Amino acid sequence: EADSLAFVPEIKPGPNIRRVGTTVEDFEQNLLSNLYFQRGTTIESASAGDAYHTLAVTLRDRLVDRYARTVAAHYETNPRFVYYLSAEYMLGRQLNQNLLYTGTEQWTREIAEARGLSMETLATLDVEPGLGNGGLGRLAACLLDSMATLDIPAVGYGIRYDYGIFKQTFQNGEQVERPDDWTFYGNPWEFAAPDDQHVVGFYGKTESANGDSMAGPRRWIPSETVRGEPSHMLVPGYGTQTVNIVRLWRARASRQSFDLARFGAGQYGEAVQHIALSESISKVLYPDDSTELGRELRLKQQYFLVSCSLRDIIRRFQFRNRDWDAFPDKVVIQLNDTHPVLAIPELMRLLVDEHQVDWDRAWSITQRTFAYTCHTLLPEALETWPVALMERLLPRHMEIIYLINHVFLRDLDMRHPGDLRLMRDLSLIQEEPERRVRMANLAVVGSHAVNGVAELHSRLLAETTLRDFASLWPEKFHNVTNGVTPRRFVRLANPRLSSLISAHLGGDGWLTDLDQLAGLEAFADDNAMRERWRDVKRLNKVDLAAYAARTTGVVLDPQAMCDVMIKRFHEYKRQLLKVLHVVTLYNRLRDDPAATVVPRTVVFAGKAAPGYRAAKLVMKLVNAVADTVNNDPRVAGALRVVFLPDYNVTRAELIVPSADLSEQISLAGKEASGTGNMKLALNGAVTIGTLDGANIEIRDRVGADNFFLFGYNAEQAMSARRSGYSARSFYDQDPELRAVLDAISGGVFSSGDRDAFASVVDSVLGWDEYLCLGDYRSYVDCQDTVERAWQDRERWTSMSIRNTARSGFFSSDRTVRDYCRGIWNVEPVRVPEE
Ligand code: Z57
Repeated sequence: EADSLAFVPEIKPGPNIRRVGTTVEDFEQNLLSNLYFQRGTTIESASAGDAYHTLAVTLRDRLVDRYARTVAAHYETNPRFVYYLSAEYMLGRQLNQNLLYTGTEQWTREIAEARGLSMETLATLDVEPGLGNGGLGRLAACLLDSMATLDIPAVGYGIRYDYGIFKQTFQNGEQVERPDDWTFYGNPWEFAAPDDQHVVGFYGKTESANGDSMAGPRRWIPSETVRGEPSHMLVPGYGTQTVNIVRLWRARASRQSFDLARFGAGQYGEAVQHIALSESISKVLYPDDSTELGRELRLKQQYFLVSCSLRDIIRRFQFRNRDWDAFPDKVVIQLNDTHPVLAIPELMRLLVDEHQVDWDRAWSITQRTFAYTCHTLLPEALETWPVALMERLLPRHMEIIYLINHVFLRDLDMRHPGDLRLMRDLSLIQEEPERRVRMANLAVVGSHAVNGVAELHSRLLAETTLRDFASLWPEKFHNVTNGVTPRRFVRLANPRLSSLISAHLGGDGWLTDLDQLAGLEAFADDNAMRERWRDVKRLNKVDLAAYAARTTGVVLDPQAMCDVMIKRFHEYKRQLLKVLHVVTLYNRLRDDPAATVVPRTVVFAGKAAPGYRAAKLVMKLVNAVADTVNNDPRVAGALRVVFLPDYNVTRAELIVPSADLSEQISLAGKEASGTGNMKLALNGAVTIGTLDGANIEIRDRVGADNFFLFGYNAEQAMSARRSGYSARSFYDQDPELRAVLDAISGGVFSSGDRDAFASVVDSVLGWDEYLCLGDYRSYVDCQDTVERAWQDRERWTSMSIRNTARSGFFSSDRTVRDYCRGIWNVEPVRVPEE
């Protein structure tokens, strides 16, 4: 089978780049023409769906114009490109973003409303591609946005899953997962390129191509192949002409896979089973965040992504360059966690076996090309794959990994003769209890740069998880603190706040230079500003309340403090600690309904991995507590709890702008960075949090007076666990805590059923890895401080304004600049307007 049709998608500079019009009349003409010729219908008979689709392709046309000029500029400059490899992208809805980025929002509103179509209707027809689980996937999307905005030549590579992250509903308070068929009605934003496929091999055997050396070249004869079919979505920059792309691969069966004979014999299932098997590779996103399942199909997904992407990168390189030694000058590949780390042995294989580059030269090229971002410290998130599986699925890669390891350990032995402990710990192969390939070790050895995602995380990586590597190669280790795009998470999510900010800063320059938010500082104690700031929050809360009433039936009070905990459900994030606090408040109100308390709405949102029993039981407890609290007249008006289902980017854009209090309460040392914490602070929520991840940097910037700190720090947490942490003693010594746990285990939230949540209570009373009870008193006392602060309305508003004013650092533009300077060494390429 031909490798590909050798179709070259690059657009060369020339007179044939079309220009889109610049007036509202041009725009309306484009819409009408697309409605007719693309959608095949007329204005008289168009449905809302027709209107949506037509608008989408018309905006896409405008971006194509910029994209063509971007490609032409890149072609002429031949710059170093960033290739971002990620198994996940959480792009969020595209329509509103592309309206903003093309400056057509107002025109569209006028044209649509003149025909009786609201922008809200159009927005709800836009489907969010949920091709990720949480922080890691959303970070990838924020970095793409910022790279385009900063004119960095970049391509994101990923997998076009047929089914994204599952849709979450609740039945009897329990999470129910439904498939996310996100392209059911088509996806107007993408360009498919079925004539530009790559063939990917699996299994089979290797043989010598020239002598017997494993250092190659050798031949890999796969026994199974699938095709990778690309499609891409445009990634426009804000306030610039640059449009980059994210290229997603979809698995397709080879052409001959349909068994016509079997079909003829009436064996319909058997007739298509080969197609189904091949195409299962990109069928569904694995819904696990920060835990590893180790399924064979997952490894196939990873290799599929890597193989297709590297072929593409090499072809793009060869389009303008010849000499392999120049490869690292034109290509930097950023590995988003260990998921795409097979790219390291794959590049070695391509160079050595297919392009006749000798081993040492290939290794130098490879190391200079790759950089690796680690997103965790949790041991259960560090990927390892059984050697036996690797040998079966990717026999040539396994040989290459052995050889990389051999050379690495030989050099290590020269630097540290006889240090067997060091060899054992740093080896790419773990020996006990079964032989496995350590993907993080492979990533560190094969890259020129390794980074953590917040100061604390990078320090702990170098002191604990990757300690020996950090002593070996201190210059490889970097920190790049995460960030979020202010375009999506302030401007699009919170238009009211954005207008207020622009009015006070004299324009919207802050959107691409977020440090300008510091200019709000001057208004932090200004009464008129505080009044308007509160108005914005209140109106945002009215919107949220309307949504909550419509979707859950729970009625929220927009005057109440909006206390939000929105993130994946995971034990280390400690949603359970938040529940303990809610039950504490509930008990206090029940004991004394006249107690003066601050009215609060507690908003939870987030998904749990379908197989994660402990996290799912906490979810059920949240729903049970919400049910009990919301139906108890004694606490009405003081406490409301709502669990908004199906948390995703769209939901985040709804919840974040209404938050007053941001819950960032992971056990210190467990959350690598967090990025929701940044979105919330930028939108004027005040954080209650531990000294974990980027919380520390948020507190350093917004100031200790504008941040509610509690709990163990990372060192204390580690030593508490070492020196025999006793959850029991907290239970025995704290009557309020005892009452909370007794209420939960006594069936207060389960109609008297004492078994329903027994295992939750047992888990915190036993050897609790996440020290929930150890942090309980400190947390609850801190929440009391929060309530006192809330009662001084003016002071609270000043704190809120200062959180926004001092969070400019957390723009992903700054993150991308840090990568550019510290790791990528890339320069922007400006795309001319004409
Ligand atoms: C994921 O979303 C993150 C880490 C992982 O190892 C995996 Br797998 C998925 C998250 C971290 O938990 C967050 O703390 C961090 O902010 C985010 O990645 C982006 O770096």
